[in-house]
Amino acid sequence: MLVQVVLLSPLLLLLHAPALTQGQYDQCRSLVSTDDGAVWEQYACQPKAQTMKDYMRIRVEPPGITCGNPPERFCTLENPYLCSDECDASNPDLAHPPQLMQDRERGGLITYWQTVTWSRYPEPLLANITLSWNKSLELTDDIQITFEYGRPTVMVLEKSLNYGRTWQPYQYYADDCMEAFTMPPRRVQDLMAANVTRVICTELYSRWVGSKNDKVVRFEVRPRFAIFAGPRLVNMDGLYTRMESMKGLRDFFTFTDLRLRLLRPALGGTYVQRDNLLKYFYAISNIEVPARCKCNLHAGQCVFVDGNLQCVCDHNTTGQDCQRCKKGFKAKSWKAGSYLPTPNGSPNICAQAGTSSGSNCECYGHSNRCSYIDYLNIVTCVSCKHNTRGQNCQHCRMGYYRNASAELDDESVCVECGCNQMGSLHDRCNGTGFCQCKEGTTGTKCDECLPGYYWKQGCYPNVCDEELLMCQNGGTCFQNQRCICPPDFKGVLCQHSRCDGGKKCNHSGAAAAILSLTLLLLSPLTTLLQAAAP
Ligand SMILES: *[C@@H]1O[C@H](CO)[C@@H](O)[C@H](O)[C@H]1NC(C)=O
Ligand SMILES: *[C@@H]1O[C@H](CO)[C@@H](O)[C@H](O)[C@H]1NC(C)=O
Ligand SMILES: *[C@@H]1O[C@H](CO)[C@@H](O)[C@H](O)[C@H]1NC(C)=O
Ligand SMILES: *[C@@H]1O[C@H](CO)[C@@H](O)[C@H](O)[C@H]1NC(C)=O
Ligand SMILES: *[C@@H]1O[C@H](CO)[C@@H](O)[C@H](O)[C@H]1NC(C)=O
Ligand SMILES: *[C@@H]1O[C@H](CO)[C@@H](O)[C@H](O)[C@H]1NC(C)=O
Ligand SMILES: *[C@@H]1O[C@H](CO)[C@@H](O)[C@H](O)[C@H]1NC(C)=O
Ligand SMILES: [Ca+2]
Repeated sequence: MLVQVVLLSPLLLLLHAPALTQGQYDQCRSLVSTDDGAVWEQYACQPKAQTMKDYMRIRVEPPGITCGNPPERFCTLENPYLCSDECDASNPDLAHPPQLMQDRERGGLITYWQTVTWSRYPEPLLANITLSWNKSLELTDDIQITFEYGRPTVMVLEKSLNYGRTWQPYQYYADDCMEAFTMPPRRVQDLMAANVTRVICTELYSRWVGSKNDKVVRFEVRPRFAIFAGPRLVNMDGLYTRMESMKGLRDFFTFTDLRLRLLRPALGGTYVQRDNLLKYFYAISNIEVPARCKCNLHAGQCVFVDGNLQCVCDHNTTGQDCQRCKKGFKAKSWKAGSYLPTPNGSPNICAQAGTSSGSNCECYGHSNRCSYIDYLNIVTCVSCKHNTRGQNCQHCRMGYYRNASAELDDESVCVECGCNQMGSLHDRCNGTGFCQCKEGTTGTKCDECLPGYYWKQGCYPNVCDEELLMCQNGGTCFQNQRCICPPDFKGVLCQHSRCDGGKKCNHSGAAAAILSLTLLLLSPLTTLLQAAAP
């Protein structure tokens, strides 16, 4: 098909503008005219970078860490003996609640969250700030945290990729990395392509520099990008190419939550002055998180709906991160869009079921490949995933059964039978998940026994029980498996007397059995009774 690019050309000009916040990959498709008329041409696309502080939910810990309840006086490191400032949660002018870390300051008035002072020294002054978005985001520029009244001497930035279920360190900050974390101090400038995703400890933002100037603590994204895109980020293609090829690079800049663990406040000197603890506390006026929604290169926009960020998915994808194909578009399994080949990338769109590559081979999203089998003259799906099999991946593999309430293109449409190895004839099950059981065995997975059977690595018929197979002559039934006979009797049900066959017998009859049990219990009497026996 000959494509005559009409609307594309101005777009291409745009794409070459070196900008972090917009430009490349900002459009999912455009109408181009061809010999067959206007058609949509699809491209890999991603939303613009935004200042994500507007959408973050902030939680501070422990409870009571925010100052002002009860009201408290504090001083500053610059004016340590003028402790006239006050924090009072009940007075809006003197309160310092967490939302002042994300507000838009107006008229030059700096607003900040502030903690209680370190009056409980030497107990450490610890605070956690958790920032959550309920959305996967990708950093596009440096995270900047602005501390009023001095930057902490020790802190850790952590991130979560799974909505706060698990956390990992992102960067360590200390005035002495070796002492605080037994890590050698590093600078991002020392990182190279091979170790760009290394978690480092930096001393750059924790030293007291004596004044109000250096207030900002950074998590450096730009210098890391610059390793691939050049110092002024002119060669973003270089970065995007690496994002595709270098394992873990994209994930390194991806997160759903961030956490600041503040471990020791600014000291304004080498030592903590015990006689003036009111000058030690944390105060943060702003947290800047420049990022874009992660939409797997399937959305050009990300919108804030019902309190949550949401990709506006294109390419027939859906989900919060466009991480699935839409219903009816699962002819191939889902794939993220790709930055390559630059500048437009590959959209990897989800294809309508039944129309993929003209061969009419539906694989219900369980396979990406079809193959023509010459001697059968059929097209068949290759390497069906998700425990499926068949020409269209429409059946379940041996040992799995079809979940009737799931769609055929559901990833978990095939459920494992889980037949008990001891109790079942084989590991296959029928359409509702019932395994085929050996004699005496029952249950969906053949892991229970029918009445009259006992379980011992499979079901076996009872040897004895309380109704039909009773142990005789005073024998007792042990777990349906055997009779425990009194000394004078033997046999499966203790039905045979040991006196048979000419041996001399100590006792006889049923009474003897009871007697012999008694004898066992009353051993001192044994000799006496034996003497009395005929
Ligand atoms: C901060 O979070 C960490 C887990 O990341 C936890 O172990 C610690 O107890 C928390 N600290 C406070 C003060 O809540
Ligand atoms: C998180 O986002 C998902 C998808 O948008 C939504 O269903 C869920 O309710 C959100 N959770 C919260 C706590 O807002
Ligand atoms: C990264 O690699 C470079 C070159 O191999 C090395 O000089 C530097 O120390 C490494 N940085 C870290 C933090 O390991
Ligand atoms: C879905 O894909 C079809 C082609 O497979 C395309 O014509 C249609 O515009 C797509 N829809 C969306 C919403 O992207
Ligand atoms: C079958 O699929 C339905 C719908 O997806 C799901 O709710 C149910 O848990 C599945 N059953 C099994 C046994 O996996
Ligand atoms: C599977 O076996 C169970 C138990 O024998 C039976 O009740 C059920 O109807 C069978 N299901 C199918 C689809 O054959
Ligand atoms: C008779 O009793 C004696 C002593 O208790 C024992 O050693 C012997 O085995 C018993 N004989 C039989 C046949 O049970
Ligand atoms: Ca503020």
